[in-house]
Amino acid sequence: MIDSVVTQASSPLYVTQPYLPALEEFIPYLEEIWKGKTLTNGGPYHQRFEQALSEHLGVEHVALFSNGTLALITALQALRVTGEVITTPYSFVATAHALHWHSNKPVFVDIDPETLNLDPKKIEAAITPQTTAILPVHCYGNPCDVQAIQDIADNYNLRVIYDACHAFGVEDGVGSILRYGDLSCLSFHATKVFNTFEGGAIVCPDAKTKQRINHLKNFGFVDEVTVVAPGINGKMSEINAAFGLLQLGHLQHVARRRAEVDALYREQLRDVAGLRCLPQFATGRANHSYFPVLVGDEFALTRDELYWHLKAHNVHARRYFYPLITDFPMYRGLPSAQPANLPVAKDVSARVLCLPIYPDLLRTDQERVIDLILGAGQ
Ligand code: T4K
Repeated sequence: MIDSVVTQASSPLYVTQPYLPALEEFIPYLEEIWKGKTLTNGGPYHQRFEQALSEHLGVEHVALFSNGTLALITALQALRVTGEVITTPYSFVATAHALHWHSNKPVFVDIDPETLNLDPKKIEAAITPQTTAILPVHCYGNPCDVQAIQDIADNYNLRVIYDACHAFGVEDGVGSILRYGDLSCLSFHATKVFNTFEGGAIVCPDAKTKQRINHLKNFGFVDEVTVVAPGINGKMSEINAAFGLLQLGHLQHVARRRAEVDALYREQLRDVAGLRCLPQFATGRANHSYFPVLVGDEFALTRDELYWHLKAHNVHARRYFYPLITDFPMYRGLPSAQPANLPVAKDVSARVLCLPIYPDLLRTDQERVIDLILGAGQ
């Protein structure tokens, strides 16, 4: 009864909310598109955004996509990945679905209890003669142990494709985290740190690979009469590219606000018994894309009780990533999907809760979330 009264009194807070610049700022971009009548297929905004994005990220080559999932599938196709691919069960389901759509068999390996990324110490035991690649995820934007993964890949002659859908703008001490591996895939979905409504990209190391990716995302066409590969339609439209170009100009504000929200949660939740915030692992720049907390046994509520408690007060935190990918019917029969193979991922998946974090989150609203947690923890 009390809960429903509170629900009516307070506006809903979601785990995220897309950042949108003022609408007036987008109008000139739309006018330009209306004038030129090029709506897609590598038009002027596509070219400008691609160039500006690679400069912003500090990488050589970027190929834009209509979403992160098609970027992942195309990356697998670009590198002609066959057979088994080692990956993490602790991710959004698109990571494994990309393998499924490319007819690769996912082989799930457990995660590291600190970073929640693929545990390099457990990869070698999962390699078979059919293994051709590793598909790790920089989960929540926290960098994987890229060096250890590359060493294993070099030893066993494996490709590495990073699912970097959470890792826009993340840097180590030297530069972009996206420069590691053979390819890295980004998502610019509405829920991401950087959004183009829907969108994605592949970061690639050389012009030749980018050209192959460009062919693949446009049905394999090289010219009007030549098709060199069984490509797909993965192109980003002009409207999304124009919006991306506009969004790039707002990133400083977005990054600052996210860092502030992150810092307030850390400060206020630091001493709550049974609640663990993940440390920040980016040695250069973090992107504060998510704010996961792990609910331990000492906390007064279980993770699910806390989730429902917040929901009853109109705070819609999310259990990213629960269930594990390996709990879904299309994967759970695989030998590598058995819970005994994935004890850390199982445990974390049962404890994690991602709290609201986004640039327009008002301090009073964030304090509401914090008060609810502090109240529940007593
Ligand atoms: N790899 C990884 C590691 C990923 O996390 C993802 C996507 C991918 C690959 C695939 O990339 P894409 O093909 O999507 O580019 C969301 C997103 O749909 C998904 O993109 C994202 N990961 C995943 C982690 O989260 P849902 O089902 O949780 O989204 P939804 O619709 O429940 O949105 C969450 C909250 O965000 C809503 O409660 C309200 C708010 N919201 C959402 C949308 C869509 C808005 O305020 N406005 C909006 O337009 O999957």
